[in-house]
Amino acid sequence: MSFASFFSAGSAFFTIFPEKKTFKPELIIVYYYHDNFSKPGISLMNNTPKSLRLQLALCGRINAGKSTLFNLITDQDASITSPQRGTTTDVVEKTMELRPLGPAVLLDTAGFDDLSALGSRRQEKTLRAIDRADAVLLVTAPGCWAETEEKIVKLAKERKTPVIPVVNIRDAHPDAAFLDLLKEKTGIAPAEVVAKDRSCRSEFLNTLTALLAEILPESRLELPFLHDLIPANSIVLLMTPIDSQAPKGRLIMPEVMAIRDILDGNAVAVTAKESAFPDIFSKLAETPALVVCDSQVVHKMIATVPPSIPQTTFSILMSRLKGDIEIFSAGCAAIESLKPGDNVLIAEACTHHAADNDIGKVLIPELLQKKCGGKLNFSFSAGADYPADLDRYALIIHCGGCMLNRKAMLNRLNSAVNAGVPVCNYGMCIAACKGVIGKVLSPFPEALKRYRLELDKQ
Ligand SMILES: Nc1nc2c(ncn2[C@@H]2O[C@H](COP(=O)(O)OP(=O)(O)OP(=O)(O)O)[C@@H](O)[C@H]2O)c(=O)[nH]1
Ligand code: SF4
Ligand SMILES: [Mg+2]
Repeated sequence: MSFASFFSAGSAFFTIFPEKKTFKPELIIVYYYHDNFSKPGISLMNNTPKSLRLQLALCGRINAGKSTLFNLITDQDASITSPQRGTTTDVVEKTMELRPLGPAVLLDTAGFDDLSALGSRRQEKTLRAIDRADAVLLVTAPGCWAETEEKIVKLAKERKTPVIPVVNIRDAHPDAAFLDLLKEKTGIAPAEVVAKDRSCRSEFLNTLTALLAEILPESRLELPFLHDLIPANSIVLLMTPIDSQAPKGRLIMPEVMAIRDILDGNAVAVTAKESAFPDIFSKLAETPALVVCDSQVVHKMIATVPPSIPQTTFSILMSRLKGDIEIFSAGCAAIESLKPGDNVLIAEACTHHAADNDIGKVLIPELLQKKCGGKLNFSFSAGADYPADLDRYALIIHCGGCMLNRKAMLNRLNSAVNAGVPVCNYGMCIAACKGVIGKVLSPFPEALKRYRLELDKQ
């Protein structure tokens, strides 16, 4: 039997070869990948371990409103608040999805000016929170800047941790000189809020995430490629067409990234060519936790894999890693309302020599015109040449952006959102045109919900 696929596996290697099965490879190459970076919780679906989450510590003097702000950000009453001084006595943690940056942990801390008998022990706990934090949110109120705030800035600076000043109780109207002082002390323009007023949440989160995207190093903005979607010791089946567009002698970057990330999740990657895929799928001893394919063969994956198994495409995984999967999903719904004559921008983040059946220049225009039943006006942009006049387009279809960093892609998405133009990506566009978008968004329930919501609005 020809063995047209290869397996990469860590400790879970033997789960795909139970004794009762007769499927025997002709050659086994085992390479042992030792992951000594412990990731508690990795085995739970959609449960990003804390070590991989963005960590934000809320610090400040007693009664500054740290816990009230913590509850506003998390949209829960997770931390006790009261006018009594020293209400919070230990670090309170809460995990959340901080869109569009990804999974985060919020850390509420005790007032740093606590002079009670236990004050120094509480300060020690706050210090440990600052040690862990990617950024400190220094909560203060109009006119409140003294030794405590200076101390927190100094501690954060010693750790090279950025400090975002947050002026709470904005309704007390902080004067411009105070806001300037905070910017001078921290290097960052303060965010203002009335933490007690939950209607401020959305505006505050937009300001906060934009600031974080600006100041955090790229490495902290990156999400896992896929290993947060799969349990440890599970099997992930990958379908990678080896056709005329495949690079000679190697795999394309998203395929390599997927295999590496599956190993990081202590799971098993089984990679099959398109022609061998149905055969390999039927011979797997265990149901795969996830199936991923190239967008261009998505219909073959859907035809083989039952809908109960989560399945998606490399391109959709890339859109999540590099951009905001929910913005792309919402934009994807606009494909259903495209009319002949509409302006559509196809944006690619690099310049490359287009093949005869190039996905951006040929395949996607053909699919979209077939779907809307007439000619569309296409514009094309490549590399850094991303147009400023986005509002003249009915839809933007962006490539996977593998050459962009996440910040750059988020900026492109923000400018589309600000211009009121839906933006979708290649993988989702192909899936939508082939009528399988619901299936390939199945591993991302929030994105699927967003897609359906936008469809309902039409
Ligand atoms: N008017 C007004 N009151 C606020 C605001 N934010 C917080 N407060 C009130 O200020 C008091 C202290 O708020 P907390 O959130 O408990 O303050 P804290 O910084 O966590 O205090 P400690 O845990 O004791 O250090 C509470 O009575 C809150 O209701 C605000 O934006 N406006
Ligand atoms: S996905 Fe975009 S950036 Fe990556 S190779 Fe294709 S066109 Fe270039
Ligand atoms: Mg508190």
